[in-house]
Amino acid sequence: MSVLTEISENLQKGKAKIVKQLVQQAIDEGIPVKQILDEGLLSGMSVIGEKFKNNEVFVPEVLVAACAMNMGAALLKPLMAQEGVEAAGKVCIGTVKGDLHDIGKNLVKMMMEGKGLEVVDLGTDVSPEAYIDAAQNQGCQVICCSALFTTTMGVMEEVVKAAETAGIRDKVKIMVGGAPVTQDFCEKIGADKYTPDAATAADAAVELCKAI
Ligand code: B1M
Repeated sequence: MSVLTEISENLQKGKAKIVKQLVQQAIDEGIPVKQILDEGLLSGMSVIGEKFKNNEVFVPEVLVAACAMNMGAALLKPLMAQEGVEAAGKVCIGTVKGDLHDIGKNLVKMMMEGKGLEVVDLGTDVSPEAYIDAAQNQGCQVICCSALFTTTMGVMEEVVKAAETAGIRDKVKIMVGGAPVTQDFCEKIGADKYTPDAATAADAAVELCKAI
């Protein structure tokens, strides 16, 4: 079995220490960073993402796999700049104002990082102004809003309006998600993309970054 396949398989099992050792081994063998990332770490994370989407694995498995991915990716990060591996794009993510639920938001963030995106995590209880500030001052191409309350979903519409008021609506895409959010709601408030889960959110964010 190649070291890259071993990285992918151990990541899926959440074996963080082994993944770290294998990534170091791959670096020492002279395998290009992009190949280690794509065919080792991201390949494993994609399998987990698909399984999560199909209810074959659940939140704990995703969290341990993400932890393994982060440990492996930490070794690659300094080498990426040297080898000129570009991030797939830059996004910001947060749970909207009035809402402190962050488990789903964190999963979405991890999946997005797993796809090679640079993610600015704004945390929870995020005001519309804070999302706009991240887009304007940190160069985020996509604003990602998560909400778990039927009562806080409305803040997403305020984010869309704040982007219009700031004059950046044509320069930034707005993604929405979270248990009570629907496609109809997304269209009603004029956001760009709704996705039901973390894996599809990551795929959609990569596509939106390419498009903008
Ligand atoms: Co709260 N809570 N909670 N809670 N909580 C809910 C949401 C609730 C539905 C429970 C219930 O009553 N049945 C209810 C909301 C009712 C409503 O609005 N209709 C509720 C309530 C009422 C409350 C409190 C008010 C309770 C109280 O204090 N009286 C309080 C409020 C706190 C606040 O925010 N101000 C509260 C507190 C808490 C805890 C702190 C105990 C804890 C949160 C811990 C944390 O997040 N750090 C908690 C939890 C855990 C839940 C439930 C049980 C689970 C939520 C969760 O993490 N799910 C929840 C009931 C339920 O949903 N069954 C409930 C797992 C997570 C992976 O799913 O976040 O949906 P989810 O994310 C998914 C997708 O939605 C999607 O991807 C994720 C993975 O696939 N997704 C996106 C999420 N964001 C996305 C963004 C995208 C795309 C996809 O693009 C940008």
